[in-house]
Amino acid sequence: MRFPTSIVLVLTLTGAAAAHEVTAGDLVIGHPWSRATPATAKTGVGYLTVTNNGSEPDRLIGGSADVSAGFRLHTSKIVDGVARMRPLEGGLPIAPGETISLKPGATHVMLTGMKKPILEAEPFAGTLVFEKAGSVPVEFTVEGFGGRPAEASDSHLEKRQ
Ligand SMILES: [Cu+2]
Repeated sequence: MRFPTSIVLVLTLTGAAAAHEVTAGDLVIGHPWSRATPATAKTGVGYLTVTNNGSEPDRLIGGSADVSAGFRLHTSKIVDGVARMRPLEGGLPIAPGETISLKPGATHVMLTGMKKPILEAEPFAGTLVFEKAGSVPVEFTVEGFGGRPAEASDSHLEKRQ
C-alpha cells in the first residue's frame, strides 16, 4: 500500500506546482488557476492559457468545475475607465500556432452558482470543452487574494462594489 500512496502524493504535488500543464491532442493547456473566494462569494474565476500546436483551428466553447454549477466565458474591457464584463459569444477561437490567455482583466472563466468556497491551496477539478479536442479534464490550482498583486483588481471585484 505504501508505494502506490507515495506515487499519488507526488502527482498531486506536481499538479499544484506553478507550471502545470495538460496536453490534449494538439492543444497544450497551461496552468489553470483560480483565486480563493470568501464563503459568501457568488462567483469565482478561472484563468489559463491554451496553445494550439496543430494545423487546424480549434475553439474553447465551455467547461465545468467541481466547485460551481455554472462555467461561463467572459470578456472584460475598460469602458470609460471602468472594467466591464460580458458573456463571450461563440467561444474563444485558437488559431494554429496561437496561444490564448485567459487572465485577470481580460477574457476569463467565470464560475457561477458556487457549491462551496474556493480555498487557497485546495486545487479543484474541472473540464474544458473544445469544439474539436472535446472535453479535457484539468485541475485548477488556487492562489490567495494577493497571489498576483499587479493584477489583483479584476472586473469581478469591481463589479461587486
Ligand atoms: Cu466574468
